[in-house]
Amino acid sequence: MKCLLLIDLQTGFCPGGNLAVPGGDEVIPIANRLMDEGGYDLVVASQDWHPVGHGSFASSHPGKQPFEMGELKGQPQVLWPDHCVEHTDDAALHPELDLSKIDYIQKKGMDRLVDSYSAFRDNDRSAHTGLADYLKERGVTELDIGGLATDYCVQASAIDAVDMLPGVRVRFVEDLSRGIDPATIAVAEKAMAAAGVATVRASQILAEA
Ligand code: VGL
Ligand code: ZN
Repeated sequence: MKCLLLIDLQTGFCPGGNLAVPGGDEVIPIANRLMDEGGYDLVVASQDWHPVGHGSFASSHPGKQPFEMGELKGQPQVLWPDHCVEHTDDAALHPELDLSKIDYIQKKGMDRLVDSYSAFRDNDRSAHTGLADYLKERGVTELDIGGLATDYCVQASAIDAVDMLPGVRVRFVEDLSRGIDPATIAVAEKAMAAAGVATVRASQILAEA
């Protein structure tokens, strides 16, 4: 049972969005191609979905600027520009993404007091989104993950997938992903490999399908 997990392919993370990832929009056609021809049985998309005044926003921390470090629940936290506020265009899945091929959408980041990079659980690992149970119930054995941003939500989701879905083969789809900063992208790629996440390219997936 093969599943494709598309991380945060939202307007807000593409050029013109509030937390634009360089080249973020370039992955949309790759996502559409993989949904169509990648041989998947199931496609899931995650959606960053924050309330106004979310604790990860620099604007919620007096005197702080976006991209500075701050604290949330006593833990170090990168403070972001306001982004992906629920029900706004910035939070919408990218308009060119073929929604008809998506079986399930997992929203995350709704708790004002904790951030949730991973599609599986909050950064403090307390609350689970339910996605791990959803994938287990459907008997997923192979999970390919890509999207935005490599160094934050893709990395966290891939590492949590290995941890929370024992026995499932987890792969990071390199060219389906873009990151915020080259330095943290390199660290993320090493951390995913160390956790047991394989790296694959879309062309290889299409050739296998
Ligand atoms: C993300 C920062 C803040 C992501 C979400 O999707 O990678 N990054 N919220
Ligand atoms: Zn966010």
